[in-house]
Amino acid sequence: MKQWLENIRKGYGKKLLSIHAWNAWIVVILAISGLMLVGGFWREILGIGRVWLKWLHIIVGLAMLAPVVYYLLLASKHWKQLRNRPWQKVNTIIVLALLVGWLISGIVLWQFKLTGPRWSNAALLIHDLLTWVGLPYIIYHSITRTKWLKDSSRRAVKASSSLEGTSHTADLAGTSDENATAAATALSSLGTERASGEKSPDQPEKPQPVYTRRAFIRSAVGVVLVVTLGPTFVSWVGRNLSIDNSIDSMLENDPNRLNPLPQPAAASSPPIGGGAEGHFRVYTVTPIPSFSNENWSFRIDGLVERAQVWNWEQFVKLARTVQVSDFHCVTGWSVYKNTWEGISLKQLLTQAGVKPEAHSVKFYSGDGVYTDAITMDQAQMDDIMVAVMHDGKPIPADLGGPVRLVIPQMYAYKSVKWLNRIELIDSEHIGYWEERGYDKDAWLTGASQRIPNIS
Ligand code: HEM
Ligand SMILES: Nc1nc2c(c(=O)[nH]1)N[C@H]1C(S)=C(S)[C@@H](COP(=O)(O)O)O[C@H]1N2
Ligand SMILES: [Mo]
Repeated sequence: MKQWLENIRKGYGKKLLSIHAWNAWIVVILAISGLMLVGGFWREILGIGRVWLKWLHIIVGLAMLAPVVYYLLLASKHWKQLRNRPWQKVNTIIVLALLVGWLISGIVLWQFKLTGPRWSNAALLIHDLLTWVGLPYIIYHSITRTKWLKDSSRRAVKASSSLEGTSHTADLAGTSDENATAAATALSSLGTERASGEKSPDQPEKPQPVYTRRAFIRSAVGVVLVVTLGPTFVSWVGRNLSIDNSIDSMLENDPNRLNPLPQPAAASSPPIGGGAEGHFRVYTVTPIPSFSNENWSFRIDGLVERAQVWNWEQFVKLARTVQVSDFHCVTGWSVYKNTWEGISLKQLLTQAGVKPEAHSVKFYSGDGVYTDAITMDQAQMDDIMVAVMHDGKPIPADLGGPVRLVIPQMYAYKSVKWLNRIELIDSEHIGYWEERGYDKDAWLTGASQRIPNIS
């Protein structure tokens, strides 16, 4: 064991630097793929690519375990090297905490089915917080430490010296203890904040203007980061503290024009659930469609005795019920205690008269692209709803209005937005996201009944 550790620690300066480089690339890939995973924008463009991107993110994420563990094996030695550099110690701890935090929350997000929505919610909050705070921190450090900054400042001082510019690489190739120390110095100057005046013993005094220029670039980098990432961060904080009223503002700008507006039942207004807790992320794989009385209709057809088409005026007159339920997305967010008002699916099916050959209920979105399906048996659940209102108000177009499906016991990719057609079919149907790799079994961990998918 001791021998093994010693072997690992041999040539430690060089190893530290290579861990640093590997880890930097891993973080770059994770940051880019992670930021593409948040964006609703990329959902529309990527399609199946989003599922691959998620796998890339998870695999590279898990690979990050290697440099972290490797570093920890070398840490005690590095720590001694940092004896007199408190800021570098602080920086090392911050970066390690970020990496470990991303790893743990990422693994919980990856295993959302095992952990269930409560854990996913917490993990997503942490994962996002680390991203919004940690990423700017890391970007700031890497930009203000890039080689071109160092090289150009060196050039300004000592253009003729050929030795000087290569000192880093030369040191790092060495394996002797002396070289390791030099490498550690180089490493720490790579990864940490350090007064510009402080330098390795082999570097000559630098003239004043160079410092000013470097300080300027650093502040500029800081300002650019604040300006570009600041607004997103602020709105993220706002959402999580629920100090935004985004559904109200969605309704104010709602492109749907459907008259008359549905009138809420007593149980919806005020909502018996007390008002939804949490924040919907607007997900769509198409541009958001909008409807008016002229182009909206709702139909039920296929293997039914009485196929039917409603226009809006007829549809708002159908008897509605009210339910309170939670809404969970596989990417980790939930909205609790939604008071939905709408038409029970079971009721609609009974009215239409299901033919015995019917095997599945297929749902179509008015976006023309998104579909999903459940089996006839699953469709007997009482809480599946063709929803028309949320918390006593019409559903805004962003959230699938005028009419969306709600299947509370399954993950929300089953809850088709802009629902306008229900077809009964004699076989199974693979939905939009299932076709692109999502699990055909969408049951929530805590679902009260888990009626199997295929008979
Ligand atoms: C530099 C480190 C990392 C960064 C910057 C990062 C960033 C992100 C971001 C921005 C998201 C989107 C979250 C959202 O929708 O709000 C995300 C999602 C996710 N990350 Fe990471 N991440 C990192 C490391 C990891 C690691 C180590 C894992 C571990 C396996 C991981 C696993 C996941 C998973 C499973 C998701 C959910 C994907 C989905 O269902 O959409 N991440 N990450
Ligand atoms: N038509 C349509 N319905 C959809 C989706 C979609 O992209 N298009 N996304 C699904 C997914 S993955 C989720 S989590 C929920 C999101 O609902 P929201 O956008 O109202 O928050 O809608 C589901 N229904
Ligand atoms: Mo979702």
